[in-house]
Amino acid sequence: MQRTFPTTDIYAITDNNLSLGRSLEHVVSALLRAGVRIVQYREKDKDAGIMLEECRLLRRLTQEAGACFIVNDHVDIALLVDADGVHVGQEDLPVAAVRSLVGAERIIGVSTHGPNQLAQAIAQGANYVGVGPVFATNTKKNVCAPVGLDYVRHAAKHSSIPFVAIGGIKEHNVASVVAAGATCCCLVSELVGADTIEEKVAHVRATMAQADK
Ligand code: 3NM
Repeated sequence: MQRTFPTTDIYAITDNNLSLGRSLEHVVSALLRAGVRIVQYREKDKDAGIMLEECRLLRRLTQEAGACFIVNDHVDIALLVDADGVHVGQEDLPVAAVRSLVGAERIIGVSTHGPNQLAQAIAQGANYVGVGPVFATNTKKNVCAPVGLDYVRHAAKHSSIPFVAIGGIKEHNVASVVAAGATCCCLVSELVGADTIEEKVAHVRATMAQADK
């Protein structure tokens, strides 16, 4: 079955450390209830067995909601739980190698931090790219300095595949990211760390819809 990257405005990523002590099930259920259509599992400091169980849970929740489910880094876990795709960074396996493992029908996303990496990801057959970090972020360790809205503008003009703007995006600055040409934005700490996740998603979505395009 061919999996497709959904046409949607908000891309959510999990982060247990920023979730105010709430369970993964609580956070992801709230995101899905709020209408988020793509969820990535990204937990850096957990045992593989725990990650597998958590991904099984998220696969079930996303399937019930009709949402797309992506696993960060771990191709093996993505396959074991029948995720829709996998997301890799610049230091992970190259896209061609990931493709040979996951097959033609699954989604591969790649983090990119500049125009050269964008062109390379597209040439290698990525299905979507992350574009960032747009603003400063503490959520991803060892990420490069912010690339700013210029790189978002570049991606909006030149990317032949869907792109997701990411990094330091909040309700208060998301309009500028949309104005730079992003149609899909990823907010990590802003969503999983919100007091009321559903309300935060609704506010971000409304802000994006009203932004100058
Ligand atoms: N990837 P927040 S920035 C997971 O630039 C991730 O590739 C990035 O978290 C990239 O919304 C990032 O809390 C973290 O700033 C974004």
